[in-house]
Amino acid sequence: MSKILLIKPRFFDGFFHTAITQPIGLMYIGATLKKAGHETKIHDCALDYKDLHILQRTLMDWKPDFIGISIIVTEIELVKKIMKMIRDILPHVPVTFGGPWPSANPDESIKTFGADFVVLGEGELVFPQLIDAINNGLPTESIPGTASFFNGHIKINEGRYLTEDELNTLPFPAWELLDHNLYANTPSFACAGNRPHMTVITSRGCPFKCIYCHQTMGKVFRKKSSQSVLAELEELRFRHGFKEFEIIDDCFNLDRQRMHDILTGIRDRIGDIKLHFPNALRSDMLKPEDAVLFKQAGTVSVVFAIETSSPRLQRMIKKNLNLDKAVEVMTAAVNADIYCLGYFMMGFPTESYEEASATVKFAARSKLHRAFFFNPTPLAGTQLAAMSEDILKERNYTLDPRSVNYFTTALNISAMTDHELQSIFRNAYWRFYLNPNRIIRLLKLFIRRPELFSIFRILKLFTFKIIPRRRITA
Ligand code: B12
Ligand code: SF4
Repeated sequence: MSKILLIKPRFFDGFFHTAITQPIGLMYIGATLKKAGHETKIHDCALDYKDLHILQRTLMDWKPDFIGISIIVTEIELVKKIMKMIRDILPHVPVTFGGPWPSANPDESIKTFGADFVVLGEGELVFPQLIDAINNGLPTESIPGTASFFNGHIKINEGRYLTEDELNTLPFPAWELLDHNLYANTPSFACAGNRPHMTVITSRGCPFKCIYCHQTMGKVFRKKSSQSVLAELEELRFRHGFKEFEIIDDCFNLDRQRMHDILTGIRDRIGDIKLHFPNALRSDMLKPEDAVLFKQAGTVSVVFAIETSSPRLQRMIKKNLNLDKAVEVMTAAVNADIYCLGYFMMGFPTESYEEASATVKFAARSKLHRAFFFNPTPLAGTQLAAMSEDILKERNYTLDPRSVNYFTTALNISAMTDHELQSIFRNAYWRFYLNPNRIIRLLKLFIRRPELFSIFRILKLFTFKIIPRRRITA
């Protein structure tokens, strides 16, 4: 048996921060490590990112035999600090990087950041296998889904994705490895809701090909059966007392029959729970009548990712959303009394001011309660990055991971001038919220369902969105 410390290296600087969700990936890995007989701890740096004192104590007192770090692009700066601390305190403990960023950048993880191993893609089965091999002195360089330094170069073995059978037979996430009360005070992914809540993922992979997306879970959609999802929700509801859930699948509604079975199962077998879908439902694959079933299953809020109202850009970004259907479904969801947020993106390569304005107009005219407008970021490894290469060079842009967040317009890769791009973002929220129909609807909703409007969310909207905090960096 080994002692394994799993680290989530993110920062949290108060209520105005973006969401802090429970690290469900690490809870899944914790479960398979536990099943393999290891003792595991999860440390979420959101709790002590300023001086990492809790992490430092854990490293010194608990002395793990292995360390795993889960990383997305914005977290990489903090990883440097964490790696220094680990190497100072436990210089010989093998450190494995996993998650979207290392999966897309295995070379850099090892060369620049000093990881001993990288696990590419899903880690539930690979990480225990890697630890087993190290503990037994077996070769590690050919384990599928890993990268490591071998014979003077970095050897990268293809990511290893779980089959649907494997997904269905995974143990439930090791919920007990986190103190969920701590997440009661952090902003959540969903745009509404009460705490404490639990994050749930019911499928992996997404078959769509949006050019700005990091498809770390692969292109093959794999789903947990409706029975398995319902069993997990029952366990969380009746054994652990959770009543509120954020379902973070990339495309929960890809399989309509399964979606229907899960929602009716919740309605008939579990009842009395609240659901949020903050990571977007594919709106043109829903039917207006589905809204009622979502509502009956306890759905409080949903996100619809529309991105752009331009059919030309829909094709270019390979989202290919049927906008008429999307409008129909969003309207039905609002009419079913579900709190609806829309995601929009403006500033794609070749996008004109007129096209971006049309997207703002589309959002403002919709029945959505809320909207977020984002500027696309050409993250390494995406098709968008390849497409923007020339513009990035020409404009001498370098992507600072710290500038990649929801609230800044860090780069301009569009056909708009910087001034046009900034002004379109500055005006988008005013145009959206100063629509008299929306104001009246939101006021009525506020009186009827005040629980949807957290004071922090309203303050956040004003500080970050209505009063824009935008910059173009070159
Ligand atoms: C929840 C979520 C968030 C949350 C929480 C983010 C956080 N800091 O933890 C919020 C809403 C805040 C968020 C924000 C952003 N996000 Co986000 N988000 C997600 C989402 C929807 C789910 C993540 C998740 O829990 N997945 C489920 C679990 C099971 O998967 P997992 O965590 O990846 O873990 C598995 C593997 O990666 C691997 N693994 C992971 N860690 C480790 C560690 C070890 C040691 C091992 C062995 C294996 C391993 O094994 C796990 C089990 O299979 C993903 C999309 C997705 N489908 O994953 C995007 C995603 C992670 N987000 C992404 C991005 C770009 C962002 C933003 C930068 C967007 C923006 N422009 O603002 C911001 C950053 C904000 C910030 N300040 O950090 C990208 C990351 C790309 C990259 N290269 O890093 C993703 C992949 C979306 C995408 N498809 O492009 N996000
Ligand atoms: S639908 Fe979402 S997860 Fe799928 S490719 Fe597009 S952005 Fe990525």
